[in-house]
Amino acid sequence: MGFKIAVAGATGNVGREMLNILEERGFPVDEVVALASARSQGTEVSFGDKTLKVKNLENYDFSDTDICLMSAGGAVSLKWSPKIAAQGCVVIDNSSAWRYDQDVPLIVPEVNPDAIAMFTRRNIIANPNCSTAQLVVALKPLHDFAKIKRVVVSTYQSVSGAGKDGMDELFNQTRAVFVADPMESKKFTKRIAFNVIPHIDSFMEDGYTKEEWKVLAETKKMLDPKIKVTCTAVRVPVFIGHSESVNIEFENEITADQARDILREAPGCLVVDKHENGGYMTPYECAGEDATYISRIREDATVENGLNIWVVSDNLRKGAALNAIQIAELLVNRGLITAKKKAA
Ligand code: 11C
Repeated sequence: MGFKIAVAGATGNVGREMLNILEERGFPVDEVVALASARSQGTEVSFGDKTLKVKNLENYDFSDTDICLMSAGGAVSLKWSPKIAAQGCVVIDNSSAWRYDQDVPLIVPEVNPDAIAMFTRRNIIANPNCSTAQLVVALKPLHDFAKIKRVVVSTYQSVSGAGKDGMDELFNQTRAVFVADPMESKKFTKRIAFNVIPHIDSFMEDGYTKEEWKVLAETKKMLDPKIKVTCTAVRVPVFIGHSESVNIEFENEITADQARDILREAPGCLVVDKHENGGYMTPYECAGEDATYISRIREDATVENGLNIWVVSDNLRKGAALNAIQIAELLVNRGLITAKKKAA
């Protein structure tokens, strides 16, 4: 017997990927509904070989829906998630609206699956920011082995993190360079084509951006509040796939060889680390893949127990849609949810 799943924000980058991944992984569904704002009502989206007509989230009755995969942005989630949850439908939310709420578990199944048990407090489960998801998948097994003290992360984030408008802006600006058209920047604060921008999300009082703060707050919530984290988040002209240069300082000794062996065995991780031309992953190659790829594993001789690693993953998949569906699978596999509708 399967579940009734709603995908809210079904016309966006992540919503479409959620529909793909539900199908790809054979999630036990009896029915899938695609939801979005009134503006998108009637739009068609694909689910396997079916076409779904998008319905209006605002007047949808969730009383027979088991799980709502929500990727409709923070403001929509703040308004609608509690109402959906109150109808007995578990919300798995991809925005930052609920991540820092003490009564909402923030989950990466490879990292802190047991924290999911408290979802009943609000019937809402939060999905992390894309740059945090891939980071903690790589850090967790290393932390278990040698206890991480401090992490310095520099991100190289693709434009799909900013949605379809971000992808269109990179495409249009790149074309404008070649055909000598005037260049427009609407989504990003500076030109992104053939450029990099050290600014993602809004600025905070201390000079860091909200994106940088998210990496810190979410890593602490999911992995260990004692770990010190600092981050510089940068937008790069790549369509899909976030990359991260990560410097890690440990309490205990760990060699690059040990780290390589640990990461090879770790859930969700794939090590691609040959010391030769091309013996590492790039975002272009990780698009459409599920793994978090780890390359360039080296000892950092400037501290007592230090490593440098390069972490790459598809931000729309492990960073968003895939992780949300893995959370739904965790609910099902642990028997934490039962289908409301009984099979006929
Ligand atoms: C980006 N990481 O690349 C952002 C997108 O908090 O879920 C995801 C923002 C979030 O722009």
